[in-house]
Amino acid sequence: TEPTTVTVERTLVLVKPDGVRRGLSGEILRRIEAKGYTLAAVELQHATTEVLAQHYAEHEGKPFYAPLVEFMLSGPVLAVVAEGQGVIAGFRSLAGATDPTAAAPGTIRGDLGRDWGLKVQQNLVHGSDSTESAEREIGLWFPNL
Ligand code: RTP
Ligand code: MG
Repeated sequence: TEPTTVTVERTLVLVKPDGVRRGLSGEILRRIEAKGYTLAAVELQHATTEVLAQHYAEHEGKPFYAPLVEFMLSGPVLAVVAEGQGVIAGFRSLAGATDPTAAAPGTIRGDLGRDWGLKVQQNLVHGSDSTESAEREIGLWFPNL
């Protein structure tokens, strides 16, 4: 048999405060598992301004930055490390477009999200967008992993 090299890819998923508040954590974890990915870590956390400043460093200075941080501090988030080949792009695909109004049906944001007329898009989930972001974000939310 051929030797197989398995590089297990990991991504950071956050169920944002709107998702936790609406009781959608289980549904979102269910979709990740139903797709065939593995849950490597799951922890309910209260974000801090320090972690969020690093997590959202790329958005500092944008008009939605302050409301975004305020929203992310408005309640607990479910921090998740999911793993499997292609999971970074795969979870972004499960999540759907950033704007839940535009997100396709079949996606987390398309099926479960909507515009609530608030200052910042409350779109239920975050998913790392590259291998570099995934490593950085997993280290930030799970320093002991
Ligand atoms: P995420 O990082 O949360 O997975 O989402 P994303 O890549 O699809 O979106 P990104 O551009 O990274 O923006 C981060 C989060 O900021 C909020 N946002 N609001 N114009 C707005 O009101 C606006 N733009 C972005 C969303 O919560 C978005 O997920
Ligand atoms: Mg992003």
